[in-house]
Amino acid sequence: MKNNSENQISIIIPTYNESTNIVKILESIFQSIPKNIFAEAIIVDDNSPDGTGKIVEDYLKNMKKMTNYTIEIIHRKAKSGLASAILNGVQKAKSNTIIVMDSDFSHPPQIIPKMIEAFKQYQCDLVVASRYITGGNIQGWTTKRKLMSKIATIIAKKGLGVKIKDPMSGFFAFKKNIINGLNFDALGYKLLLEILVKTKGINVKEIPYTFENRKFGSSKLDSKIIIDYFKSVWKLYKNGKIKTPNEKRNSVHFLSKAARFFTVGASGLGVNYIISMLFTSGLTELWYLHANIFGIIASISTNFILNKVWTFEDRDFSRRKTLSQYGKFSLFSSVGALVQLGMVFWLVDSYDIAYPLALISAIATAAFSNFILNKKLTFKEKLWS
Ligand SMILES: Nc1nc2c(ncn2[C@@H]2O[C@H](COP(=O)(O)OP(=O)(O)O)[C@@H](O)[C@H]2O)c(=O)[nH]1
Ligand SMILES: [Mg+2]
Repeated sequence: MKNNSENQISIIIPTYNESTNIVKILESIFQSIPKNIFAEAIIVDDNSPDGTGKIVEDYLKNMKKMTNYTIEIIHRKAKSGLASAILNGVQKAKSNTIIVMDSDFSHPPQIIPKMIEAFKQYQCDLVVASRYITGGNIQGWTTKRKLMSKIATIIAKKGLGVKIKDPMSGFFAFKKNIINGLNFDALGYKLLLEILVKTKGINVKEIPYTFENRKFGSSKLDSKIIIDYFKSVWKLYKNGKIKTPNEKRNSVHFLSKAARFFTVGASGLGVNYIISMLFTSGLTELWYLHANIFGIIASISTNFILNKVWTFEDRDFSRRKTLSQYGKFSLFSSVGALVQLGMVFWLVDSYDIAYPLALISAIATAAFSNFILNKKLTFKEKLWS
């Protein structure tokens, strides 16, 4: 058989505790591969406690040699995530056409010939088996799981500007050369999303398929993977489609400064508490309201210094400038406190809103307006920077 690059594929199959599925899926894949195609299946197993790795080894020993189909297994020491397992498989792959699929029959092997066909027909670099285009579907998922997938998809599309309908698909195929030279974070599950964001000018084609929930074994999707998803979206957002590598988006600057400002604010509460307590107890035994005044002054001062140096990265400590900044900062803090008081009163008294909710809304409003005022007027920064 002619083994030119057109008719060679490498199928990457990550496994973790798939003892009930792995042999069946290998045989099903084998039956689905067109006879003119040479395929290598690469299983990437993370030392599955249920013995998936050993089952594959035994299967390989007894398997009769086939001319157009080989199987290999990579044993990794411990569970290290789906995306990184796929990348390990890709590193080992001998073909330029890579197909990535799960081992639990959620991704029907019958779609593989359609993927191979799509490469030829549409001259594309990436083929995504899609649940969310016409003809695609999901079977067997709970409403909650469907909703989670939809939300994750919307975040990817709106937040990262990804154009395709199913960027969260785990079933896809690509030409290996499109990821040459790219560095992957490979956090969690979603390698496809990272490929979509990090590659430039590639030709993508979606083809429909029906995702079927697994019949055997259990899903490895857990809260850590959901958190990893948010982390990876944030990383991709920060470093994704920007003009030069060192340039960050304004929104990233703005949000990270707001986060620092609020962190400093929270630390101020601690300072306020400690100083107020110190002055009423052992140290001076002041009247508690007087002690609280010291607490307030101390926390405004530490907040000011931390925000100047850390939040707004202003290292100019010339006396005039610092004093004038300190004056404005204290003024805004006091106004903020009044705004907060007024708002709590207004929400509780006029709208009958529960006190805790009113308090949280008032603190958030005061903190945010304080941030804006100080950014613009005290530290003289552009608002959106
Ligand atoms: N090697 C490896 N495979 C994994 C890991 N996590 C999940 N998988 C495999 O990735 C595929 C998808 O995982 P699954 O639990 O079915 O997730 P779900 O389909 O989103 O519920 C399955 O073939 C799993 O065995 C991992 O950490 N390492
Ligand atoms: Mg699954």
